[in-house]
Amino acid sequence: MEPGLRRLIVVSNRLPAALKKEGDQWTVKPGAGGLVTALAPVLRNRGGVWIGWSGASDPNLDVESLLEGFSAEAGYELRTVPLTQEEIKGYYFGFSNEIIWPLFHDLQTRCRFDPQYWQSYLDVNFKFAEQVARHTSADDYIWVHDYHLIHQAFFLKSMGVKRNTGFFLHIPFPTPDIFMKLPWRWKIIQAMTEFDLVGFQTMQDRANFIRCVQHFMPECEVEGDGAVITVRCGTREFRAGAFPISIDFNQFADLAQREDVVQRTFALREALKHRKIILGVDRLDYTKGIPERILAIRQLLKRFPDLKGRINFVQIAVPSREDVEEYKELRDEIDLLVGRVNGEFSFPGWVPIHYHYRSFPHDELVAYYAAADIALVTPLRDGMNLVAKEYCAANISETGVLILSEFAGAAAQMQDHAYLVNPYDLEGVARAVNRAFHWDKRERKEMMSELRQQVRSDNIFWWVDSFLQAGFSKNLDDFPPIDTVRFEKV
Ligand code: GDG
Repeated sequence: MEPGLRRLIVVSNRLPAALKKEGDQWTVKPGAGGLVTALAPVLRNRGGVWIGWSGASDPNLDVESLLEGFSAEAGYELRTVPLTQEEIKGYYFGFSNEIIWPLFHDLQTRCRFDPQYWQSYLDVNFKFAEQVARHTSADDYIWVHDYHLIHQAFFLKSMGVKRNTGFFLHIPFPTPDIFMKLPWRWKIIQAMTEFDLVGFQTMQDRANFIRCVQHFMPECEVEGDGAVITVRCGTREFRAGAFPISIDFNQFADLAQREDVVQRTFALREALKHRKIILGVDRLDYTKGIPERILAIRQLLKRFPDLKGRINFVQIAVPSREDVEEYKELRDEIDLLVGRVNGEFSFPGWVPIHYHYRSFPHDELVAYYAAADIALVTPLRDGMNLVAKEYCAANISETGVLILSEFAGAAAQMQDHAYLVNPYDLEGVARAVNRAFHWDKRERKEMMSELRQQVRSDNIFWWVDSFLQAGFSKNLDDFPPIDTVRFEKV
C-alpha cells in the first residue's frame, strides 16, 4: 500500500467472486463486471477489503478458506457475511427485490409490503455492519453499494463505531409521491442521511432524494448547486452527489477490434444476410421494457411494411432471478409475444425477431454490439443502463444509432446525441426506428462519435475517482455540475 493512502473498504450484497458447486467440488468464479474492474486496482493500491455475501448458504461450508486463494491472487482481502436461506429470502428476495426494487423503479403495484421482510432487512444489515466494524479501523474509508445495505452507517453509529462512510445507489431514487408509499419511508430516509456522502446516478435522482429529506426534516438546508452539495440538518451535515456510473471504454473498444471478434462480427452480419440489425440486450427484468419493445417492433412492421425482410430485431435476454414467480411469468409473456410477432410477419427466408434467452460470453456480446446498426435500449426506468454505453464503446465503425429511453439515467448524459424515446409510446418508438433506419451515414457518424467521446472520457475510472474525491475532499468548488438536468435541479 502507498504510504498516506487510506484503506478502501467496499461493502456490497455480493462479493466480486461467487462460489459455485460443480459436482462435489466448490469453485470460486471471479466477477467480471465494470465495477470489479474499476475497484480492483484501487483496492490493491490502497490495500483494501471487499465485504459481502459469497452466494453460498450452506452453514457447514468454510467459505473463508475457499476465498483465501482468490484474495491472494486479487491482491486485496475478501470477507464474507454468512447468510442463511431464511435471511436471503427475507432480506434479498423480499425487502430488496420485492419492495425497494419495484418501488424505486416507479412500479409500486408490483411491491409486496410484507412486514417480515422489513425485520429481516434490518437483521441482515446489522450482521453486515458487525463485519464492517470487525474488519476495519477508524482510518478506513467505507464505500457501501446499493439498496440492499442502506442501514450500514446507521448501525455502525448505533454500535458506537466511528467511520467515514459513503453510499452509492445504483438504481433510481423515486419522486416523493412514490417514495411515500413505502411503509418504512421515514426510517429509510433517516438511514440514508447517516452516511457522510450519498451518491446517485443523476441530478434528478438526487433532487428527488433531497425533496424527500426536506419533507421529513424541514430543518435541513442545502448548500451549493454543483455535482456535490452539502446538506445541513441542525448540528449534523452530510453530502449528496450525482456520479453517473460508466464502463471501461477501452476494454470494449479494444475487444471490438480484436481479430477473432471482428470475424465474429462479420459472420453475424453474414448470417443475417446484411439486413439492418436492431439489438436489445438486457437482464430479463420487468423494468427493462422487453414486452413493450417487442410490441414496438410489431408496430414498426405494421406502420412501415417496406421494412419487412430488411431488418432483424435481435433480443438477448440474460436469465435473472429465475426462481421468482414474476420473472417466470415475464419470461412466458416474452416467449408468447415473440412467437406472435414472428407468426404474424415471417415469410420463407425471413423471421423478424431473433430471441436468445441465455448469457453470452463477453467477446460474443461485443461482436453483437459491433454488428448492430441500431441499439434499442428502452427500459421503463433504469438507474443508468450500461448497455447503452457498452454499445457505443464497441461501435468502432461509428455508424450505429442509439435509441434510448428517456427514463434511463444514461439519458441525462447522452440525450444530445442519442435518439430519445418514451418506451410506453409504441408508435413513437416505431417511428424512431424507422427514422434511424433511413438516417444517412454522415449524420450517424457525427452522433456516434460524440457519444463515444463522452463515454471515453467519463468512464468507470473517472467515476471511481469522482466518488472517492467527494468522499475525501473538503472543497465543494471541485465539483461543478456534470450532467444536464432535464426536469429539475436542487
Ligand atoms: C444496475 C442498474 C445500472 C447483459 N447481457 C450479457 C451481459 N450483460 C451485461 C451487460 C451490462 C450488464 O449486464 C447490465 O447492466 P445494466 O446497467 O444494463 O443493468 P443492471 O444489471 O440492472 O444494473 C443499472 C447498473 O446497476 C450499474 O450501476 O446501470 O441501471 O439497474 O454490463 O454487458 N454480459 C455478458 N453476457 C450477456 O449475455 N457477459
